[in-house]
This record gives sequence, structure tokens and C-alpha cells, in this order.
Amino acid sequence: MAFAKDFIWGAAAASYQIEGAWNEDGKGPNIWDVSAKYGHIKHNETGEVAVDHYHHMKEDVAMMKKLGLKAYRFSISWARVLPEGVGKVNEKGLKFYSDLVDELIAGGIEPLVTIFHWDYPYALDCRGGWKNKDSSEWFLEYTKVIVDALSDRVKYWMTFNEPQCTLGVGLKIGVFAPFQKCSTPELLQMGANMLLSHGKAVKYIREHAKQKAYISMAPYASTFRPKDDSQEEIDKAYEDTFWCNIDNFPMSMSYWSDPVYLGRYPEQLVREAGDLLPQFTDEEWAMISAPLDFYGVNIYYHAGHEPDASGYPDNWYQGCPHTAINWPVTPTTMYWSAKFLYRRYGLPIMITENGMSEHDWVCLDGKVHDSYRIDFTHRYLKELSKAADELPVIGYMHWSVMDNYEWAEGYDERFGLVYVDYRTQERIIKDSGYWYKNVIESNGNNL
Ligand code: GBH
Repeated sequence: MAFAKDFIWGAAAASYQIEGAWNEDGKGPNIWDVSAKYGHIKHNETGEVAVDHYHHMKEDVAMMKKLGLKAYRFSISWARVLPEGVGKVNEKGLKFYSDLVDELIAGGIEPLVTIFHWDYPYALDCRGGWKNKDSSEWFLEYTKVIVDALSDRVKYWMTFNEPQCTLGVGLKIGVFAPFQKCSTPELLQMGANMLLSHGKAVKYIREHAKQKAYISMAPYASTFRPKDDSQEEIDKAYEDTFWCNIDNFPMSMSYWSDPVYLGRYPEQLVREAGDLLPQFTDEEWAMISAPLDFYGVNIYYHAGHEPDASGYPDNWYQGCPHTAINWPVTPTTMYWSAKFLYRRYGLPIMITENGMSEHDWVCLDGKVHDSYRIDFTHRYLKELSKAADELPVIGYMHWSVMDNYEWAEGYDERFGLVYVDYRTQERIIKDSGYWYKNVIESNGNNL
């Protein structure tokens, strides 16, 4: 079992979850800034301060160096760069990311940029957000600004983080900002605008990046586990994994990935949506499905079917290990997700997120002994290593580099390799952080 010599070991975070400084240096408000505190989120917690990464950036990059990271995946706050979403550029905001990139490169850490990780500018939301027919042009304008400013140093670009959450969780079930419950025709229109945004961004990066760019999306995997090793069960799990119809499309994998990687909508959706399905011109399809360089994917746990006679879905059982946020520990999702995604889309896989939440605390000796996170990551990485023996896997980003704002869960759930005391902003590397450093140093050979 071996990972490639140039395997990219890293960790990830996202702007709204770590930066804070929500109204400083000219930043405009985003949809979380304006609504998180009004009863949608546990304890009404917000990212106004978060872990104040905006003011601790150098210290945080130094910490990443200490962890031995080879890469850091972060996202850019659209409204920090363009306070109104379009129009006037906020040079101070842009400089923050430029400085971050410089700091990373000086520390030997590869920057991986996520263009959009959920913090949509409020000014654009007021103009209808993704419903607006101009929304893909807005996304393009934003992409231009950051690509022009950073592509001399940034090689890796991911357009959307988990578009399933933007459309499904934010706009269908209304659990994430902007907390809306839109109709099916509206969701199809918004999804189409997001796909088109992806396409326009990819085209711009390809034509204007100042060096060769490596581009992907970063959806999450919801992969079913085959009941046994027979080809029949494997095929069944594969079909279920990519199932997409008029009910589940926002949260499905294939609604996003089939257009982008295969140049078509999933068949069942086409049948069921009929005339409701927004059409693209040939030119638009060409942009949406322009070849990408790898398949980025966030992997947490196996999807489960409806509970059977046992009372449990098939990703769970009585006494099943689960993390603090109540997600089952299912390491084989690493293997099966990589297998299925490679079978369908044929591109090298990069794990753009994987990790677990716990309610860690600082022990009497001043350290954070998170043995469960070590065991969790060890198990998942062994499955990834098994996949890497059978297909190209190019990198792994642990979620998260440090504890942060866990969206609707507020600050209760801790995902970091580094503990943060939210009262003092003190950072303490957890046992898992030191363990991960050893994994990186041995290129995974000690797993
Ligand atoms: C990611 O969300 C986010 O990118 C990140 O910002 C967040 O902090 C982190 O992970 C931890 O939550 O179809 O049954 O398999 C992950 C949220 C987890 C939601 C996996 C969908 C799969 C459901 N996703 N989940 S299933």
C-alpha cells in the first residue's frame, strides 16, 4: 500500500468559518452575516469573530508549517473582495488573500483556492441571488478579480464547495443561509445558474490564469456501501449512489457531476422534470463540461437507505460508532467513493475534505488528547490507501486545520487538528495534529 511520491497532504478551512472581521477593512456583508443571529443557529452563534483568522493569519500559517502541511485549502470571501458582490473591488480585502498566499508559499505550503464556500454576498441575495439570470455573470466577475490577482501564485482552483448544500440545505430545506424553501422550478433554475457559473469560471481560469491551472469542483460524496463483494451488489450500490430525480436532485451527486464531467443531466431527472428543466445552448454546455483536471470530493460517511426491519439504515447499526455531530464512522466510504467516482468520471481523485467532530477539551496537562480523531483518520486513510492501489488519488485535505464555526451547529462541534479556545483565541495543536504530521512525514507509510 503506498501513496504517490508527490501526494498532496493538507488540511482545509473556509472563509466564513474562520476569518471573523466580518465588517472590517471594507468587507461587505454576506448572507450569514445578516441572518445567522436571528434564531437559525444553535445559541444564535455567528462567524462575526470566529477564530479571528483575519488577524491571526501569520500565526496560523506558522502553525500549519508546524503541522508539516504540504497544502492548505481555503476559500475566499466574495464580499470581502467585492463588498457589493460586483462593481467596486475592495483592495484591502484582496490584499489579505494575496498576503495569505505569499505567506503559504514562503512556508512551502501549496495554496488550494475554493472560489465559493457558501458565504454569498448579501447585496446579490437582495437582487434575487442564484434566481437572477445575471447570477452567473456576477460569479464570473468575482472569479476574474481573484484569478487576475492570485493566479501568478495559485495553481489549484475549486469552483464550488458542496453545491448540494448551497442549493439543498440553503435553498430547499432552509437550514443554512439564506434559510429559504424554494419551489422545484426555482431550484432547477438556480442549479442551472450555478452550473453555468462553474462553466464560465473554468473558461476564464483556463484562458487567463498566469500559469497552468488545476481545476475541479468539490461536491460531497453520498455513497452507498455494497452489501457484499458480488458484482451485482457493487453495481446496485453504484446505481443508488448516482440516483437523481426530481425530488433529490439538489442533494444528489450526479445532478452536479454529470453535467460537469459528462456533459448531460442525469436521465431520470430529464424524464421527470420534462419542460421544467432549464436548457443550455451548445456553447453553454461546452463551458459547463469543459475538461477538468481532477475530481475533488468531500467525504464524511456512507449514505444510508431507509431503515430496514432492524430499525436502522444500512450505514448504521445498534451501537454504531458515531461522532459528536451524530455522523456514523464508516471508513469504507473512502474506498467506495473513490472507486465509484473514478468508474463514472475517470479523473484522478482528490479528497478535498474529511474529518470528524468531537467535543474536545484541554486536559489537565494542557494538551488535547483526541485519540478518537487519530483512530478515525487512520481508518479512513487506510481505505484511501487501498483505493490508491487501484486508481489515481492525488491528495487528501483534512477537515479542518483548526476548530471553527460549524454553520448551523455554531461552535459546539470541533473538527480541528488544532484546538481553539474561543474566549482567548489561543491555539493548541491536538494529539491528532502531531499524529498527522508523522503521517505526512512518512507519506502514509506508517499507517
Ligand atoms: C462540509 O459539510 C463543509 O464543506 C464544511 O464547511 C463543514 O464544516 C464540514 O463539512 C463539516 O460539516 O447523503 O446521507 O451521505 C459537510 C456536510 C456532510 C452534508 C455529509 C451531507 C452527507 C449526507 N455534509 N452529508 S448523505
